[in-house]
Amino acid sequence: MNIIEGSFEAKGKKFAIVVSRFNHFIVDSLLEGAIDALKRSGNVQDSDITVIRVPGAYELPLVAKKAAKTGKFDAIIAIGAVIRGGTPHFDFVAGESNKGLAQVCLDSEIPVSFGVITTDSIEQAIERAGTKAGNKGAEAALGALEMVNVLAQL
Ligand code: INI
Repeated sequence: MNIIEGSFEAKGKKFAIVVSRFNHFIVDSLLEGAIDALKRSGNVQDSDITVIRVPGAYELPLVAKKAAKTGKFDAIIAIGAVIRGGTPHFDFVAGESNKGLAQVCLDSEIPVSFGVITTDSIEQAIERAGTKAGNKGAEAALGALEMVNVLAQL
């Protein structure tokens, strides 16, 4: 039986973190979690991490696509926070962000990790940004590390 599975070690691999500014109070903690996970779990050096800032989650797919096309990165981590308001705006921003990032991942054949939290309230967002529900930025980074290792074996 052959089992292919990834570890987290990724020394020398290059990562782009595409991060939105919208809801930066939350997003900054997700970014911090992602960088910490890359460094402590993946053994990734600061110099191998590129952070690219965009206005909002809606803009993440285009910049992720551009980053993928450079051929400079082994994985891309997309980070943002879409918090529901009183209008349908949330659904459009969250939906397009999610759909676009999934498309970039499949088209580029580079792992694009989904660190965009989508919540009904600010409280839920805080819970997922380094408090009682963990840090979804760190989880996204771990996903990217594992995927880089899985793909290297295929
Ligand atoms: N962008 C977010 O990242 N999160 C949100 O919660 C959000 N809401 O609710 O409006 C949001 N909107 C901005 C959007 O991503 C674009 O930047 C904007 O529409 C310009 O294209």
